Amino acid sequence: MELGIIGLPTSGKTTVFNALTHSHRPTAAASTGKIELVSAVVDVPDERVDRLSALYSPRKTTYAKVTYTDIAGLDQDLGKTGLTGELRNKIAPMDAFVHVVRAFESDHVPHIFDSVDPRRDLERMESEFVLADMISVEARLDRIAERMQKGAKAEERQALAEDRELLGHLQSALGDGVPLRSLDLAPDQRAALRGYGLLTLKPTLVLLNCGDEIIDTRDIVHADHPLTETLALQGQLEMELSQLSAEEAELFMGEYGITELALNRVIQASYRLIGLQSFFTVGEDEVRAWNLRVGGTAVEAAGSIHTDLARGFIRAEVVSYADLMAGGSMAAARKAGQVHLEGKDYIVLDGDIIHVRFSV
Ligand SMILES: Nc1nc2c(ncn2[C@@H]2O[C@H](COP(=O)(O)OP(=O)(O)OP(=O)(O)O)[C@@H](O)[C@H]2O)c(=O)[nH]1
Ligand SMILES: [Mg+2]
Repeated sequence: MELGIIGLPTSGKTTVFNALTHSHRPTAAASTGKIELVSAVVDVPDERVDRLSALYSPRKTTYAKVTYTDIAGLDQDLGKTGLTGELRNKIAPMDAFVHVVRAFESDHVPHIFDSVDPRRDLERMESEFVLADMISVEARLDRIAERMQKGAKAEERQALAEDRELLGHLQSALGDGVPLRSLDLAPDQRAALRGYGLLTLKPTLVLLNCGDEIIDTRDIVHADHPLTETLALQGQLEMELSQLSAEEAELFMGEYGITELALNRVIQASYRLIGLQSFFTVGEDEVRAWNLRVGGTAVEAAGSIHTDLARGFIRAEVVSYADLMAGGSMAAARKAGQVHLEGKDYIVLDGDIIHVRFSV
């Protein structure tokens, strides 16, 4: 699962990337303008994993993971032709975006529009993506018209006509400047659109990169909908803290009265936004969190552990995290009848602890 970090030049994308991934990429007061994508994998912080690990003292503890990609050079051709083909193709496969918007003042860092105005910047970048999607949708509609003219067979015509209707609906929304993720689309419509790599359809976490003071996100983003979330953080500060040792960071935070970093919330929010939840496997060898889409089944969960487990799936033993912790041990949960045997189609819930019985 991959989240692309987007935003205008010098909004603080690399600063945020460094903070999230404990990286040391150079940041600069002026953009090079070059297209460049750099990725890093991050553990999703989860207290439940910490507690399970304390309970089992396993040899290894593994957190769920997400990948962040710092995307530089998005400003190329800003407002001219939409995103260039090369860049669009690179970002189209991302699962979601983290959109960094500058809200910090700094005399050292010039703004491309000469003033700090988060709402303007947010809309500017968004309209760039709306334009890119408009171009994709129109190209697709042209191809459909061409196929129809060339005399597609009845069955194909039916499918093409359905596509055309859906795309027409998207086209008019885009024409009104509406990002596609805020439309009410049915699951099968979303599935039909999956291959098109439409940018404004992707879940987006808007991150206001604040200076000395955290600003109220509600002043900037009004229309919150399920696939858009907004958080504020002090990017520079979080980056500097992420580069200290845990003890040093704690000391520093105490000194400045910082009680909680935004980083963990940012990672957790982006994880949720992609539609992911975690299930766990436990034992003396390893306590581990795994990604699973919300609504995923027991056999899908088995498959994310190993294809053999899905192929030879017999049953899954399932206990919720809350029940396990309440009883204090697997034996206690078993005794209390809280460990269920479930079949392939069981819908896994966030926090389920799963043991797959299988034979191959
Ligand atoms: N004062 C202040 N400066 C910041 C903050 N975040 C980033 N900066 C500075 O802003 C400049 C740009 O930051 P980057 O993280 O390089 O921005 P970017 O979005 O990656 O820029 P490009 O990759 O060039 O598009 C750097 O000089 C940072 O030190 C912040 O929260 N406060
Ligand atoms: Mg950068």
